[in-house]
This record gives sequence, structure tokens and C-alpha cells, in this order.
Amino acid sequence: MAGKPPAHDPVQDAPRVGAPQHAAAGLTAVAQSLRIAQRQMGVTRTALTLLKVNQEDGFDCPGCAWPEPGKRHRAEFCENGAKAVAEEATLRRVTPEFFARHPVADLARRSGYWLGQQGRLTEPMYLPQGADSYQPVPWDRAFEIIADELRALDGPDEAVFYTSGRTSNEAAFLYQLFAREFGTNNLPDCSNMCHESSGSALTETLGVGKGSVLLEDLYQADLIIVAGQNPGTNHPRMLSALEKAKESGARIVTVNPLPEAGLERFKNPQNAKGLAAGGTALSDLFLHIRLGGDQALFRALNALLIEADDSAPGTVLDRDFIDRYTHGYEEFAAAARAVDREETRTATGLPDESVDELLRMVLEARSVVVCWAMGLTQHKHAVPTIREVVNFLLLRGNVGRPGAGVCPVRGHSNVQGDRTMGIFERPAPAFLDALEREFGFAPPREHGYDVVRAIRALRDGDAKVFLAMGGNFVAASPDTLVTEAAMRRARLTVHVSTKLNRSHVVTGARALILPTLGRTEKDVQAGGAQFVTVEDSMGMVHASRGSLALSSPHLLSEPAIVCRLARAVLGPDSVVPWEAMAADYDRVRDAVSRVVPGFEDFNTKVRAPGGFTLPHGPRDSRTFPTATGKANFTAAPIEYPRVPQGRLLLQTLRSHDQYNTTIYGLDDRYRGIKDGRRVVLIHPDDGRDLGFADGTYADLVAEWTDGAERRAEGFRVVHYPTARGCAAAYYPETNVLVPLDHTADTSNTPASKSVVIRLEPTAVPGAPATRRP
Ligand SMILES: Nc1nc2c(c(=O)[nH]1)N[C@H]1C(S)=C(S)[C@@H](COP(=O)(O)OP(=O)(O)OC[C@H]3O[C@@H](n4cnc5c(=O)[nH]c(N)nc54)[C@H](O)[C@@H]3O)O[C@H]1N2
Ligand SMILES: Nc1nc2c(c(=O)[nH]1)N[C@H]1C(S)=C(S)[C@@H](COP(=O)(O)OP(=O)(O)OC[C@H]3O[C@@H](n4cnc5c(=O)[nH]c(N)nc54)[C@H](O)[C@@H]3O)O[C@H]1N2
Ligand code: SF4
Ligand SMILES: [Mo]
Repeated sequence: MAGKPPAHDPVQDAPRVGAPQHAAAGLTAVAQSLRIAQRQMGVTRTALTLLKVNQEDGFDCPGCAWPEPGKRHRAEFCENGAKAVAEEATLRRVTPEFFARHPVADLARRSGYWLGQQGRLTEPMYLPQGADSYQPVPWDRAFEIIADELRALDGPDEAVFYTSGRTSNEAAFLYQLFAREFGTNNLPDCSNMCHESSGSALTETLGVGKGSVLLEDLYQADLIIVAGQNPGTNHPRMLSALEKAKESGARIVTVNPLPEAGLERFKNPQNAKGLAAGGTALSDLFLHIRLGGDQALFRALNALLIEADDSAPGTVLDRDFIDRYTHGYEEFAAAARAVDREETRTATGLPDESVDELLRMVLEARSVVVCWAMGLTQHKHAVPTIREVVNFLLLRGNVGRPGAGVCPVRGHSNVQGDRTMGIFERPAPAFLDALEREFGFAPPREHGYDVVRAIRALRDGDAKVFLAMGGNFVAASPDTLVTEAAMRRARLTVHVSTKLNRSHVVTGARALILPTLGRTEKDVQAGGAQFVTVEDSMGMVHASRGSLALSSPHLLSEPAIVCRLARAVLGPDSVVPWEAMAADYDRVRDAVSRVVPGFEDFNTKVRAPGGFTLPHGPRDSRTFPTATGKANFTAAPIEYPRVPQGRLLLQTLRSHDQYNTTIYGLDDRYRGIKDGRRVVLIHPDDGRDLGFADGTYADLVAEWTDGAERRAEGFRVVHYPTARGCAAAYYPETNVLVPLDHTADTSNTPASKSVVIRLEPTAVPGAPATRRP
């Protein structure tokens, strides 16, 4: 492969490794959140800001999409929420002088961690063609530059409009409206790399691509299965919900190649039990599964349920539910009866006893919820895997009644809302019809590019202008060197951002950075103080109001940026009253209320304390808006990754000290890693077989069908209790290894949890060539 991978941590990335922990949160977490917050914000600002997180008159935590409980604590945030807030509300600033001191070539040598640590962006910056450095540019001139490039394209489909999941409903609605009036559905988003597989599987089987449970359902469940998710780090307050469920009698099963501390035991800092005693043990059963074995596991479980019902008809399956509400049972049952237990063992790596134990727990549970995240969605067979989870729930009528259902736990705080607002490259015809009715223009009907297709289009010269509403496309996308080369071919790359990141320094011929205000900041427009809205992982919509003064007087809000850009590009003939929309976000919500089902009376409903819950047919009334009008059983062939001899299957995942490509620090406390991120976790027996003792250094070399070798150098080998044959290393350092074409069937999500690699000894152990001072 040509090119150099991006730079790594400037501070000595020298991981120190201790024993993994067996409990999450507790006072260490509280102390850690305050320490990080104060380092970025100082003491007073920390207090002022953190007390507003997730409060009804405050702002929505920019961390993850986990919902707020109805009754709120004074401190309704977690360690990682505090870090996310501190990262945004930091007192550090990136000024025009900073850019003058640091030419782009210099910034391109820095690590993502270093870039993020420089602080908030303060002024619009422009990188002219051939220039060495970004220079300040007035907003109007910036919009003109974009308008000129967009108008010079051979067609609107040569532009790509990316969105990351922090964008508010209002900004997202305006952004897709602008892209569609301009004439394209090229609206890829971070969801394409995230829960797209969940959306695909759930839409096909249940008719709604979202979760079907509310927090109340978790509290009422008898059994909660958490598969492919690490909530202790990525959705920390989910542990409070699991604790509460536990107290009301639920049992918890976790399915994971790693024993994650947060799922073992939770020390709730909000109650005496969590502080004084050892906290609450969460997992009743831990299934130490191989990467990619989940479809086989759920199929085996489903087969056992069907067999049990065969021997005592009507006692195991919910026949009434199956007859009345589902389609395709017989075909599925036939496929399940043909299950091969030997294949189950190979795919899952689990002994029969653990599957039998899971079966017993399922049979004892009237109501079951299954929660999952990236461990299920980022595989080649992710969609059939999630469909198998749905089969499992349908068998015992575990959809559409209290205490039961599907719970894909979303990542970014408004990623679900952005999709509801129309950020989607394959919009439903009904949505486009509604847009057309409301605004009176004909939106494009042809599907646009998702993330992977956008990269190919840029690589092949079919797309020439790239705009991003938030995110860090270059670092978050797979196949880093391919993606970076693709981005460099663009004529213009534009990023609406809060913080500096890799995507600002790997640019097209010309580039713009447009600084925007974040969740914590007060948004005042011509029509007065504004609030925005977000939708959490459980379909609750509520208001978010920042209260801090702007980090810089030059910042514009995301809605203001979109509206001014739209006016500059579309001119006076645009059918949308952009200025009025930017002046008063109620106007945006009025339009949304007529376009998006469930948002009728949006402006009234969202002003109620706590907001409102969106309707969900399967959850509310067991209506399934699928092609058959029923919930669909599906009988896919069993798939699982095949790993050649001497190779490992690598998952790329998050440490405790990062938010996607934003690195907060170099520790992964629960896994016992300190002061470094270039680690690869492997099973001690694999280490022995492959000749890599704990503490040695290895290059990770990905093997893919295109014959190209993708390499990430200098990882400290850590012997760790992962499943045999499986390895784990952090993203985004390992994105260089994920082949662009290695994606999930149907959803096209990069299969970043199943990359076949081999280990090679690092040439100079501990001092890889790619490390930079
Ligand atoms: N602090 C913090 N919070 C975050 C984020 C963050 O980076 N930092 N990111 C946000 C975003 S955008 C998202 S999408 C979510 C991500 O939340 P998670 O999905 O929890 O994130 P990952 O770190 O990718 O963890 C994947 C988990 O699945 C397991 N796993 C991997 N492969 C398999 C498999 O094949 N089968 C099973 N059963 N398990 C598997 C891994 O061992 C790990 O526990 O978190 C959100 N919240
Ligand atoms: N190998 C591998 N790759 C992955 C994954 C994986 O597990 N493994 N996970 C995938 C997943 S689940 C996701 S969601 C994607 C994430 O992909 P992205 O969403 O594109 O990436 P982030 O790192 O979340 O984006 C961080 C940047 O967002 C900007 N930002 C932060 N807040 C705001 C805001 O309020 N407004 C604006 N305009 N900008 C803001 C900041 O400039 C910051 O640098 O990565 C994916 N990539
Ligand atoms: S669980 Fe997620 S949304 Fe809630 S406080 Fe923590 S990071 Fe923020
Ligand atoms: Mo995500």
C-alpha cells in the first residue's frame, strides 16, 4: 500500500499493563471525571457545567444516546459524560495564530490526541490551493467559496454531505433539506459505520429500525441479555438501569469475547450500597463467545426452544403470538431444527453446558430484553445475526409487551434523531413525498452514497466536494490510507466542527474549517435564545439548552451555518425561508411537525418537562409495518468468520479514555492498561502458540482477498482473557487494517470487529517507526 499511516501519540506511548478490574464506576470514576473536567475547565466552570448535564432546564449530555430516567438526580451524568462535556467546554483555544504557527504539514504529523487537546476552534479558517497554512476567512467569503465549488460541479451527485451523530434534530433537518434542494441524496452518516446493521435487520423483521423498549421495560424484564456491548465504558449509566432491573428480580446474561468489568459488578456512586459495599454483581451468566459467533449462538438457542416445544407443545413457544402477529415461522423452524451442534461449538467456542444454562434461564423468564451494540453490528453477517436475535424474541412473544423487546443501544447522542430527521442516503419515498408537499420542490429520488460508497466515489473522482456536519470522517472510516488518498483527491473539503481533528489536515485541494458552538453553549439568534432537540436511543425526544458563553464570538450555530450556506448556494430562488428558520428554530420544528410522523405539535410537546416519546408500532400495539404486515421470522444460513491457521481475528474497539476518534487520555482503566494505546490483547495460549509472550511487540498485518497487506506497527502484546483465536486493539489506530470492501451484507457497515490478522515481531521493539515525538 502506498502512503504513510497517520501519526501516533506524541507523548511516549509506552503502555503499562496491570490486572483487569472486576467492577466499574465507584468513587474512582467520580474522582476521575472531576480531575479531567477541572483540567479542561477549571473548578467553577466544572461545577456550573456539570450540574446542567441531563437536567430538564439544561443540555443533553453529548456523550452517548442512553436515555435519562424520568426522576433525575442532581448529578445525572457519568464519568465519560463528564469527559465529553469537559472536552467541549474546555478553556483551551485554537486561534488563527495557532494555525500560523503550525502549517498543515506539521499538523498532519501530529496524533489525533494532540490535535484534540489544543482546544476549541475559534474562527472560520481557509486553506487555499497550494497554501501551507490555514488562514482566517470571513464567514460570507467561506460560504461563497463553497457555493462556487458546488455550482461548478457537473451535477449535485458530485457532492457528499456527511453527518456525525451529535448534530441536533433542527440542524439535521435543515442540512438534509439543503442537500435535497441542491439535488442529491448523498447523505452518508456515522450510522453507516455503527448501527446501520440494526436498522436494516429491524426494518425488515419488525418494520421499525429502532429499539422497541423503554427504560421501564428494562426494570420489568425477567432476563436481560447484553451481547456485543461494553456499557461500563460506552453507556455507563446503563449500569444504573441494569442495577435497578436486578433489584426488581431480573437476571443478566452477557455475551462477549472479553469479560468487561462493567458487566461484572457495578458500584453505583449515587447510592450507599455502591459507595460503601462492593456494589452490585450484574452478570448471572457470562458467555465467553468467539468474535462473530452470535448468530450461531442464537440459532442454537432457538433450535432448543423449538425442540422443547415439540416435546411439550404449546408450553414453550408463544403460539398465539406466532399465529397472530408473525410470518415465516414454519420455514424458520425447519432451518432451526437442522442446526448442527458441532458447528455451534466451532462458531461460538462455547461448551454445550453454557448454551443449556442460557436455555434454562430463558425458559424461566417470562419477559426478555436483548441489548446490543457494535459487537453485533460490525461483522460481515451482522444483519442475519440481528435477525436471529429477533427470531429468538418472536418465539416467545417477547416483542410489544412490557419488560420485553429489542434494545440496540445507540452511540452518538443524537444519531437516532438525525436519521429520523432524514439524514439517510436511502430515504423512504413517503418522507420525500412529505418534503415535497411541505416545501414544493421535487427532492431527488435516486439513492445516494453511504460512507463506504462515498469513499469509493472520492477515490474514483466521481465525487469532488465533501462537506461534514461534525465528526472525523478520515479517522473514523475504514482503510485509513485509502480514505486519506480519496479525500486528497477532492476539490474542496469542508468541516463544521468544534475541535481540531485529523479530517482538517488531510484535505482536498482547498479546505475550510467552520467552527460551531456545541451543546453546552448558549445559542442566541435574531429571534432570541434558542434551544435544540435530540432523540435518545429509546425514541424519547427532548430539548437541550446550553448556558455557557460562546467559546469565541466568531462561532455560528449549526442551524445558522446550514441556512447561510443554503442561501449562498441556492440563491434567492430557494423555496425555503432560510433566514426565518435560522432566526427561530420553532419555524424548523413547525416544518418537522408536518413532515415527520410522530412530531405533530412538536413545539408544544417538546416544551413539556422531559419531552415526549415517539410512537413505535411494534412496541405500542404490535403493529408491524413490514412488507408482509407482520413480524417476520427469517431463516438465513449460519455464518461465522473462518480464520486460517496461525492467524487471529481482530476486533477494533474503544478504550475507556476515548470518544470514538477523540482521545481523552491514554488509560483503559478497567482493562488494566495505562499510559498507552498501542496494545493488542490476545489469549495467553494463542500468545504461546504464536510465539508472542506478554510484553513483546508485534506489528498487526491484515490479510484480505485483494492481496494487499495492511500493517499497523508496534503494538505491545498483552495476554488477556479474551476468547481463543480472538484479538482486540483500539480504534482508530487500527482503522488502517480494516479493508474498505470488508463490509456487512445489506447494511454495508465496515466489518471492523472481524479483521483477519497475523502478528509479526516489530523490528525495533517498543520503538516503532511510525511513532513520533
Ligand atoms: N466513553 C465512550 N462512550 C461511547 C463511545 C466512545 O467511544 N467512548 N462511542 C459511542 C458510539 S458512537 C458507539 S457506537 C457506542 C459503542 O459502544 P460499544 O459497542 O460498547 O463499543 P465497542 O468498544 O466497539 O465495544 C464492543 C463490545 O462488543 C464486544 N464484541 C466485539 N465483537 C463481538 C462479537 O462478535 N460478539 C459479541 N458478543 N461481542 C463482541 C467487545 O468485546 C466489546 O465489549 O458507544 C458510544 N459511547
Ligand atoms: N475500526 C473502527 N472504526 C469505527 C468504529 C469501530 O468500532 N471500529 N466505530 C464506528 C462508529 S460506531 C462511529 S459512530 C464512527 C464515528 O465517526 P464520527 O462521528 O465521524 O467521529 P467522532 O470521533 O465521533 O467525531 C469527533 C469530532 O466531531 C466534532 N464534534 C464534536 N462535537 C460536535 C458538535 O457538537 N458539532 C459539530 N459540528 N462537530 C462536533 C469534533 O470536531 C470532533 O473532532 O466511527 C466508526 N469507526
Ligand atoms: S450514559 Fe451516556 S448520555 Fe448518560 S451521562 Fe454517561 S455519557 Fe452522558
Ligand atoms: Mo457509533
